[in-house]
Amino acid sequence: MHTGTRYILLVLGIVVALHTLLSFTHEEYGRATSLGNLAGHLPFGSSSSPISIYHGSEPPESHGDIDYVLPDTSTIGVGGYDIDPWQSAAGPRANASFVILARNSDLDQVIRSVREVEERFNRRFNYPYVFLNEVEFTNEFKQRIMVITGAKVEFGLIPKEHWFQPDWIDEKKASAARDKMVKENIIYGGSLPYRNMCRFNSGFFFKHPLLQKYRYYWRIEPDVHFHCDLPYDPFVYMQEHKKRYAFTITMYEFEKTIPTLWWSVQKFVKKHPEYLAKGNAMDFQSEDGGHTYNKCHFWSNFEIADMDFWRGEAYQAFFDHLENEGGFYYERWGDAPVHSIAANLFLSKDEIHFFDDIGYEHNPYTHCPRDKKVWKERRCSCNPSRSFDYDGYSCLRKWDKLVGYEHSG
Ligand SMILES: Nc1nc2c(ncn2[C@@H]2O[C@H](COP(=O)(O)OP(=O)(O)OP(=O)(O)O)[C@@H](O)[C@H]2O)c(=O)[nH]1
Ligand SMILES: *[C@@H]1O[C@H](CO)[C@@H](O)[C@H](O)[C@H]1NC(C)=O
Ligand SMILES: [Mg+2]
Repeated sequence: MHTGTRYILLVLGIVVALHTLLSFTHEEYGRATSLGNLAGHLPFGSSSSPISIYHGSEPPESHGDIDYVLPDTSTIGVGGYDIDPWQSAAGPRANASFVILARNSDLDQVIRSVREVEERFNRRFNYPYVFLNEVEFTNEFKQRIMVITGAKVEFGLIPKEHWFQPDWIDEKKASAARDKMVKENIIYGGSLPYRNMCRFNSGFFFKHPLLQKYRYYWRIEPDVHFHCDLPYDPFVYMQEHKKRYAFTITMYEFEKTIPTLWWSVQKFVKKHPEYLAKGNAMDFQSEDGGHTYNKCHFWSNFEIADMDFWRGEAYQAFFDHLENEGGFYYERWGDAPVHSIAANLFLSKDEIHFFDDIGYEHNPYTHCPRDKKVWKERRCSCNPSRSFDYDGYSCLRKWDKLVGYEHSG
């Protein structure tokens, strides 16, 4: 006999024996599981059963005062998730991908982020993912990512010259700067890999061969949260509304990581005034027309943007200029202020979008949609009263002022 069949017969035998034994020794058990009652548990089964159970579209019989609330059959859950009440995402598609830079050791946290992206958005839209790393991803990493999404996934190795500190950087000067920042307790102040990461995100990710075929990207980090359903396609939104950079959280940068950044920016703008966009967002980042930097920037761990902007002439010249200044290593320039300053100078403010309806969290800050109706309809899991939007450290008020949004309360 086949081992599988033998096993099934054995299990069946044990079940029958146990049932017989229990029917004899426990009267209650015998009554509840008699054949007639079992039939009552089957769909369309006998309704004479003393145990009533709700099977289908017919409401259960009224039992005196008890007011039965019928489940809405369009949203009965499977495995904790709603059966999709929306139509399938059959509209126009954008030329877009998710981009995730990660270490092999980030795997568990990356999985948590991707699960939420899938649950809230991508299980319907099926946009591809590109994972990037300066070392090869392990087979475990690849397998465990591919098992949690049905979308196309690609894993890329970052070219050395896009990642490591260039030879012309004066390492003595750079290490002295790192030591000084450690003494000053600046977060990641002593870290060289962190600097490589910031420089890569500023000037190189969009040059990776795997990303050449895409225009828009959505950046995802390990261990972030997406708090609301996203029933429409944000890439198509960007395209149709001519948006090129989008954010959810904005805040002040830590001065000590960028002491000479603004000075470098000013030098560039003087040399290349032709790159300044009409109707730009300079007033969001400067209170005095560009004389000083107020340190407001978009938090780049969330970004939906147009890589052709980074690939374009203005940003390329800007990045080359900053690279030559050496501040990615002699200071600790972040990709967030670098991207933000460029967007605010070389784009018109209408090309920058605040995705108020995307509930997003990267420790320790959360953006929760301002509109209670959106919060409810999109089943947001964030606490609106803990949204970072109007925290003292947030720059959203300045953004509101720039675009003429009236915030109530
Ligand atoms: N491959 C690779 N990815 C890195 C490295 N350092 C950081 N990253 C990735 O770069 C992104 C930003 O790094 P984080 O450590 O999240 O930096 P952060 O968001 O400023 O700070 P926290 O999230 O608060 O730690 C994440 O996607 C990381 O996985 C690295 O050395 N190698
Ligand atoms: C997608 O965008 C990239 C970058 O702009 C471009 O090179 C590529 O041809 C585009 N693909 C399609 C199908 O439009
Ligand atoms: Mg992070």
